[in-house]
Amino acid sequence: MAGIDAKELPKIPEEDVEALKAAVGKGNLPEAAAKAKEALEMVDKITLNIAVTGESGSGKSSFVNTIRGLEDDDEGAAETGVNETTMEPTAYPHPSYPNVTVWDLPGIGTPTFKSDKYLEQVGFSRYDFFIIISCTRFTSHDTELAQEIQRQGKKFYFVRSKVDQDLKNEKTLYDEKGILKQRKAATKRPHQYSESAILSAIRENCINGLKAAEVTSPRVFLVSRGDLGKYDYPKLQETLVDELPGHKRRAFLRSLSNVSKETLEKKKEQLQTQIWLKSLVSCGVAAVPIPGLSTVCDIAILVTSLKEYCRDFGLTENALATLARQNNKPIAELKAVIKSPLSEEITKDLIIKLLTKCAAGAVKYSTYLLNFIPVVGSVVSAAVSLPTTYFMLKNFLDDAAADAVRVLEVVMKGDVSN
Ligand SMILES: Nc1nc2c(ncn2[C@@H]2O[C@H](COP(=O)(O)OP(=O)(O)O)[C@@H](O)[C@H]2O)c(=O)[nH]1
Ligand SMILES: [Mg+2]
Repeated sequence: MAGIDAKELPKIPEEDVEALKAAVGKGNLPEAAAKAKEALEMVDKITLNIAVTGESGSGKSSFVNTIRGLEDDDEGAAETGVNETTMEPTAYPHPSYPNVTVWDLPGIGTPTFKSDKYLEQVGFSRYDFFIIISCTRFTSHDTELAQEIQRQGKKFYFVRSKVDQDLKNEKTLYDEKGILKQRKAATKRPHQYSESAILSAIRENCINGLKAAEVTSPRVFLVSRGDLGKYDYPKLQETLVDELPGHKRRAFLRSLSNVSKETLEKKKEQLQTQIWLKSLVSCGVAAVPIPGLSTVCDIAILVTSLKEYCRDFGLTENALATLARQNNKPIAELKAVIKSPLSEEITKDLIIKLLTKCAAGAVKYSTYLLNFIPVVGSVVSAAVSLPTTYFMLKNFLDDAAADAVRVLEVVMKGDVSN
């Protein structure tokens, strides 16, 4: 690293170096690029199957749509508010990430229901984890099922749905100033209306019920179908991501709705770890010289990569239109805070422009790169092309993530109840 000014150059994170070295191995550049391509494609092949279960009417189908980022009346959404009559689970692949499938399970709690039989009937082995939903206290059906899932060695999470309704109901007991109307109810309720106190009471109530049914260390997440950025939905997303094994985590993380800054940050971190691999692929077999630059790379791959970043961060015309509609805002208000190009604006010409901006810095970087990945030197052009594409991808990813945070801020600001 001698002669390199550390201030000018971002350090390559340790795990990226490892990933890059592993991809390169002792092979030559085309081989290394092929390996990197394989490693990246692995992520798309990983499947994740999420089971959503609970009693009939608890909000299962609505929650299935939630995870898939759909409104109930969108095309392909699970039908809600209908009575379930079959014992057949229904598969709903995520519309943008079809390797993630959410399964709408039949309602538990029918007279013939037996938790062990139920799991067998719905194909227990298929699922990575279970979401057990209830819109009231969890019943013995829910807890028996949880215990059976635990016995069979899988994870489950309790979701308490429709908390918006609870809050609304409680509110009727208070006057416009938020003061409790009836003294009679005062024993259990605070004098002053408090959303957080109501939510805590619901959570505590659920947890105590589960403990009484001998569920060990139960966790309950409060959600409302219409307010994913609020209550415990962001925390649920985080928990699920954290508790999945590494390769599944990657697949799941990409599919998450962008409802919190934490989720956005995690997505960004995750995507960052793949930038070196992507750069390597772009410098591989299909690389061609870019006129006017010393860069030799596969522009089509870069177009795809940037479009993927946009998709992951909701920076497409479609995603923004949906978000605007859901939040009752003009789309222009969301677009006003976006500084980088949307998916639809990503063309080969744009990539060349972006590469040109990164080329000067990258030349300095090539010496450093050659020190630890000598194989890159086997194709002289790659020593410059690799860092050029790396910086281009990295800058774009950083900008897209920052845009997504700003869009989220606009959406959250508009929610007066926040
Ligand atoms: N207010 C409110 N209603 C909900 C929520 N989740 C579901 N519902 C409604 O509850 C009813 C039953 O939901 P559904 O998803 O069909 O339940 P399932 O029978 O368990 O699949 C439907 O009318 C939903 O619109 C929520 O978070 N808040
Ligand atoms: Mg249903």
